[in-house]
Amino acid sequence: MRQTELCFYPENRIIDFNLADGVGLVLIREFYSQHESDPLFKTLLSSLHWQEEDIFIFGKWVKVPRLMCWYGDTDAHYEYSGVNHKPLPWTPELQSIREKVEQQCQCTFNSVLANLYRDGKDSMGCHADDEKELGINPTIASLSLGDERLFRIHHKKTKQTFNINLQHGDLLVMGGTCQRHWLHSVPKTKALKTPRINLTFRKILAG
Ligand SMILES: O=C(O)CCC(=O)C(=O)O
Ligand SMILES: [Mn+2]
Repeated sequence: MRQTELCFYPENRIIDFNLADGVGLVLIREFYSQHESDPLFKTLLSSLHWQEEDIFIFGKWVKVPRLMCWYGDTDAHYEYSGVNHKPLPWTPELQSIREKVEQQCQCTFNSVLANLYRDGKDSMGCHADDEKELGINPTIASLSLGDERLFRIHHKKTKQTFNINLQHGDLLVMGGTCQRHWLHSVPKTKALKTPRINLTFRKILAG
């Protein structure tokens, strides 16, 4: 039976979801304060090299419903939308966010996938970040800036579902066996939405 729960813990800044099999899903509300998030959002929106990607599915090319770009150390190549992407060099803002995120997570990241959801029609389909270049049990740190969006995770076997409301400045850290047992998505919404940027910091292992 499908079970949906809405996670809403307004009084806690750091929320450890203690999920079945998915040890290590932690949300840090206001990892960046609103005061810090506003200029960061503006700068990233105007300075990152946002690209529209095409993906071949069910026998035809379709547009990925969001803009994307990939930054990182020179050897951190990553395949998404069926294409091998060479990283763009770190910008000063991405480098500074990376350092703060690394300090929080107590691990290192060599790359970041940036997603821009232009409005409620932009979305991210259900997936796990379980590519072999991320290794076993990767830690992925995901920073949200801009309009809030619903982030849904569901267990691959039990189908248990959680909806997490990701807000301006929040950091969601997916670690442990999260990618092995849980899928996640950012569904489309009919609600009026302004742009949202999401940065997912990753460590690509040498291939
Ligand atoms: O936008 C988000 O919050 C999720 C992004 C994501 O899952 C990804 O880039 O793999
Ligand atoms: Mn993902």
